[in-house]
Amino acid sequence: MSKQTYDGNSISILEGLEAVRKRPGMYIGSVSTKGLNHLIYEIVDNSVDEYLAGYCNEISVYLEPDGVAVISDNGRGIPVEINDKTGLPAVQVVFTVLHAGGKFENENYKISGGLHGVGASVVNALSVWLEVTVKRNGLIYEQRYERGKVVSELRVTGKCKKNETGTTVRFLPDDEIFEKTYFKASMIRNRLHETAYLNPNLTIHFSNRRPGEEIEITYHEPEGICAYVKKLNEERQNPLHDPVYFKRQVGSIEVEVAFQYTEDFGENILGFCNNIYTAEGGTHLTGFKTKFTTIMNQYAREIGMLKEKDANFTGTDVRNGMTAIISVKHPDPRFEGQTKTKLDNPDAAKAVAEAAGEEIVFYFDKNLETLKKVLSCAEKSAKIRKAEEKAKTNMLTRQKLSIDSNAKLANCESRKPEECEIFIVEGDSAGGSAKTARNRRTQAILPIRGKILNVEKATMDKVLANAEIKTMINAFGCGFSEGYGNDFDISKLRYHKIVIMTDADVDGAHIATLLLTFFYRFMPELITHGHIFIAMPPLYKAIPKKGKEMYLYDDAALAKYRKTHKGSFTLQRYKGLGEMDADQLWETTLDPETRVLKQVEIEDARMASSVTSMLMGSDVPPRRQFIYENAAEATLDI
Ligand code: 0RA
Repeated sequence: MSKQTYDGNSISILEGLEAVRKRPGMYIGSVSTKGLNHLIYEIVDNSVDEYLAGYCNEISVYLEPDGVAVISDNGRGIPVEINDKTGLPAVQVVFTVLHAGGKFENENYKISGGLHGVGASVVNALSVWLEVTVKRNGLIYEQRYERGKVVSELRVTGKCKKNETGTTVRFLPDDEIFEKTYFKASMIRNRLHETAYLNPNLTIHFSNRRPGEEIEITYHEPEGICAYVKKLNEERQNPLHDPVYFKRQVGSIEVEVAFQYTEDFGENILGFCNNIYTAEGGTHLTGFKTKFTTIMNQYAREIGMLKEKDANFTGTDVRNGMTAIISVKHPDPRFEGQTKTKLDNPDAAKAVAEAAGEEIVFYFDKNLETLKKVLSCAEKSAKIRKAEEKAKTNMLTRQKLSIDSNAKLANCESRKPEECEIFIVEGDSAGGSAKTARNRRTQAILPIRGKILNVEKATMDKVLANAEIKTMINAFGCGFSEGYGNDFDISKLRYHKIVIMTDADVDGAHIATLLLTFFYRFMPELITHGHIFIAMPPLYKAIPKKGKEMYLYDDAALAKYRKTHKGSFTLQRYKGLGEMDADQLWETTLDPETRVLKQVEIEDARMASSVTSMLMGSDVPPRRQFIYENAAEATLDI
């Protein structure tokens, strides 16, 4: 054992990492697959910092067959020299001392840490073992830790060329901490690709070496966020111009923006701070939007599109058709909001507004054709808006009249939103059984027929005219947010659980997706505040000769049952919700004691847009696969 263990410093070090093991959720968000993947992002982010400092251009991430993750870079190598304060090699400090908020070394403007930028020591604390290899000074150094504790002093294990430098971290996540220790490759790949878009001179190699999943892939996006915008627009109709791009330093804040209009209706604007996707937006986006609205209205008047008597275009008008990435680098980011993904620094709004104000004018003054195309998108939006403002007033009065005479909704008795649940059920027959089976006091049933409108493609008037959508807006009670009026008010939500209940087949998958798209586009807070769930009815029921009957929710559960259950049993297969009688429906999908619900969560922009784009196409994967790809971890909702 190392002699440092006995001094006061080391004792507090151990206590620090113990705290991480006791309450891992505090440091990495959760112990689900999302938290597990986060371990990799933490280590990758350190390497990206080395890239941002100008010393690294390649990062590799490997998933090994034995569950180990390997992350290596060609940076300067984490310093191995003795750190004055602790008397320990700096690399050991990096892996064994908990750095508050990950702001270690802030003095030399280290851009690090966003949502959980907690650093390498947290990864170390949550691993069965971790090994770090540093190439530096022509030597190869190695150290190993187990569950955060030093098991061998840092030692030189070999030689390398003087100019060969870098850091490699290998670790095995701890199955005592995580629910599952199987990294989710698709999520990691999305994140790495996004990192490549945001860091154009960086090359990221990914290699999945796990049996059955083998793949090697390199992410390198020299066109950066311009390429990202183009990629996002591949799913949209006809881009109207080449992306507009600028990058500018304003004080200590770097602002980088790319946008491109298409003929599609609506907007898609993604914000990032220090490479972290800000799902809830924030000051960088408001700074951009405010400035952009002002500029475009000035132009519209200059070219005579808006006359003196005309009202200004709204922000929504001028962003109609826009796909944009707003990326800022901030030395001291603050995040707020439900999921701590909303940038809160007022100076970010100022910096983006200042940069956008000058750069956008500079661009449009020289590109009048593009300016005109963009303004005609605004004009189109304004026209529809005016027509729809009328239609909406009419609709809302009609809806107010029909609110209680809506035959399809079987409402619950309680008026306490915290305990109320609404089940959106595919098909009248399942809807009928659900109405019989439910707990009438707290559970409302809304049967929907066929497919609701594809809101991604439809215009607002069609969306609002759709019967199922009207009924939902009505039932939830909190309005809707995109487009005209920003009426959404989550405090008025009547049901704190909104449960999508569709069949486990292709049609069911499609309907679930359309519903999610609708929520994502028009009521995104329902998702970010955790109100949307997907019911997971079982696929099978095993009825053994002796012992208890058991519902099995997927084929993996069936395989496990076959392995562990001794003796014969009959297997009942459920095809659809409509085939279950009321009792079965209660037991399997409605009863809070026994049902399985998945909470829907928008992992990041890519996930969200793949929910909508992948499933909108003709190639609709089975619902279960979709749920596993896009919903959060399964939670027994008890
Ligand atoms: C601080 C100083 C120096 C390198 C690093 C940090 C560093 C950290 C990580 C984490 C992953 N990969 C990394 N690569 C480098 C270098 C100081 C010097 O050489 O003078």
